[in-house]
Amino acid sequence: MKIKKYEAPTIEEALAQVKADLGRDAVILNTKKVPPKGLFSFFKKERVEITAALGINLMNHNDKPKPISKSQEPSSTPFPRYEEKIGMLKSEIDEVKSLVKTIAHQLSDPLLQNTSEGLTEIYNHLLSNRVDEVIARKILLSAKKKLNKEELQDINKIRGKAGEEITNLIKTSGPLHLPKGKQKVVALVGPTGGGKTTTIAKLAAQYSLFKDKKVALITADTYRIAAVEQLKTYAEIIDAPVEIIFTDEEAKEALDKHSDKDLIFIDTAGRSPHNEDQVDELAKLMEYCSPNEIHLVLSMTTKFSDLMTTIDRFSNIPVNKLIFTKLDETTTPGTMLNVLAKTKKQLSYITMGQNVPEDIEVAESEKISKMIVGEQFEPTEGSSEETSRVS
Ligand SMILES: Nc1nc2c(ncn2[C@@H]2O[C@H](COP(=O)(O)OP(=O)(O)O)[C@@H](O)[C@H]2O)c(=O)[nH]1
Ligand SMILES: [Mg+2]
Repeated sequence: MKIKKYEAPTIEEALAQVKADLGRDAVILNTKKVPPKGLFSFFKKERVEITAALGINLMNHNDKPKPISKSQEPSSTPFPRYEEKIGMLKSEIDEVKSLVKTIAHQLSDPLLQNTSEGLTEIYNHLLSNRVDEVIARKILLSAKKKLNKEELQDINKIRGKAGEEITNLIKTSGPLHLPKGKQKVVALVGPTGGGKTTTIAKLAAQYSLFKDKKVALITADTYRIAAVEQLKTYAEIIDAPVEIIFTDEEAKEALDKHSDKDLIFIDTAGRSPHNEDQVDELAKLMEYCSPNEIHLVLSMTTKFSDLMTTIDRFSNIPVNKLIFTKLDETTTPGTMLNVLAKTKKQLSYITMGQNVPEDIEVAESEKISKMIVGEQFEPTEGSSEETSRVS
């Protein structure tokens, strides 16, 4: 029996040595990597050591260790540990490859280059509030450009600057403008349950009770008895007339009847954005009444993708402004920014509860920005903290 060790830079070379020395009947007892030794070992490569034997039967059963044969070289049964190691090495290489890819991507990404922890934190905060990734990057890249190195280490400075960027992206229209002696007809459209009727009740109450305007209500939502009753109840409280209309002609008549009013609100039936006929019918009614303003009412509890479908479906109605409702119930305020950025429409009002008439405010960019960027946002330049209720 002969046992010997063979060392070489690669397993193939070590095996070649075994074969040359012990022949094809040699049995591999062990293979291992040998770390470089001696001076300058840091620069040397690992070597492979094979321990091989000739004339040995290690098994106590019938399975004799198989001699080295051509078909088994270098990776079949006598070398299971070698195969295993190769597999491990392969997956390690794959990991390193993907790491290198990520690092390369980060190095070429202007947002992440020399980035500060604060910048990353605000970025993640925006994403968790469902701000669209592209919009979030745009905001932070712009904020980054305007901050110096020192400021980039201060999370509040970053938050403040990002808040300003968001404020600039949010376009608002201010409240309903009622020029003296001129009537204004305002229609609210949108999907069912979005808050149209409640919002009309809030606005009608605010304008009639606190701004002393003569208000009338028209409802085209005759599909549900409850909807008519709902508006009638609100109208009784503020002592405003309600007209229920079934046809486009009746709408015209109702408008004529109340030509003496300062403000007329048209409440419409909740249209399913998935039903094109319903939306077309609504478009016809709007054309017929030609209101001065059409506000699309969108609940902020709705997913962004569903809101975009709605906006798309309502695109043949000449919507001037948006109203966002149910801000009290949303956990994703970033949706507001996404919708405004995509539609490029102005936001008129926001509502934040079911109470009539108080849970409504004229939309303010800064306030919405603050909801999106986080509580501690303190704008750096001339801004007011005042909330502007409708009254
Ligand atoms: N939490 C919350 N609920 C609201 C808000 N606005 C409306 N709602 C509720 O949403 C539901 C549907 O409102 P409604 O005005 O009937 O919607 P419409 O079908 O669009 O006319 C009602 O229960 C309202 O009380 C809001 O700002 N916050
Ligand atoms: Mg309604």
